[in-house]
Amino acid sequence: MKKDDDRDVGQSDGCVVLANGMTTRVALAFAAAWILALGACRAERGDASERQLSAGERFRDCPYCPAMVVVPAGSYRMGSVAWENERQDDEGPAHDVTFATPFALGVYEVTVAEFGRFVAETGYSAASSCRGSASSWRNPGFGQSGGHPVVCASWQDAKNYAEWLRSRTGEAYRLASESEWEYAARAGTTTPWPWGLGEADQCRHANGADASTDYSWSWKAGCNDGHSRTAPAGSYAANAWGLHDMLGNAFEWTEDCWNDSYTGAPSDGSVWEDGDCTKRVLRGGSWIARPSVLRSADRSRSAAGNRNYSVGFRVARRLAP
Ligand SMILES: [Ca+2]
Ligand SMILES: [Ca+2]
Repeated sequence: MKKDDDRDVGQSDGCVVLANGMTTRVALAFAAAWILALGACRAERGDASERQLSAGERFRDCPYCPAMVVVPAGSYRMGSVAWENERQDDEGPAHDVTFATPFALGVYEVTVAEFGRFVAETGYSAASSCRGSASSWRNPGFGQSGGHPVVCASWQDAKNYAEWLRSRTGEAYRLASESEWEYAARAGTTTPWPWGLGEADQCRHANGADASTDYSWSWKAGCNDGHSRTAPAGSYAANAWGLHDMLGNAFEWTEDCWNDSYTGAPSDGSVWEDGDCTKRVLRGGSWIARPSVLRSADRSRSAAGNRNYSVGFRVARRLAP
């Protein structure tokens, strides 16, 4: 683990990676060396250092790993109250969730460059179709640089990326539970939007539909954020816990199965594994979303195999106790 203030991208951290296409004997030799090297890396990083991390501190587990931030232990009220404007029935009943220990969450949505590294190393195919067309994460139908959030990634693509990070670092990368996601998005706020004032302030805090959006619909914020599609990760202000783009830019897959209400939902921050598991929960709205969909409590869902040009993800991981 490296504190994220040494941004030495490109410098090897000694965690070697197996190349594709090598012979079995060579692969086995490399695998043995890799396991030894990984052990050394983990020992060098030292899980003890995780106990010294404070809430809000950033780190990276490897040069090409996403920047992570420590989310504090604590409690919050998940969901929305009955009088919240434009709330949906699936946002209730509001209920308390408690996180006994801190966890880490990606500072940004996973970027095109980060996802591209995974694809290049593994040969993973994530390009069959997006919204039923020939577009893909490489070309979702609008311009994206390496620093933009990857979109056209399915829930399974996101899971496979997290699993690859886990294999490369030995750390417990995964997707966030839905309750972790809302806790981190609210960052201690109880207002409909983390920035409090809603539509009038949206353009400083989140990339949603706004005056720059060239779709003809009328459900836009009145301000102009200059991004009619995705924006490079981190273009908008961070929330109080140092997280960027939780609301807006790309929708984010969470681990949870879909349920139409919170009746029976876990109260300890764990993944809700019951319900309609052919669909997974999406949170945060996107560049195409109207202000009401950018509320902290708003919920969406999609079939786990779907790819859409408004949908990406970020990763979470457990911290050593
Ligand atoms: Ca926008
Ligand atoms: Ca987002």
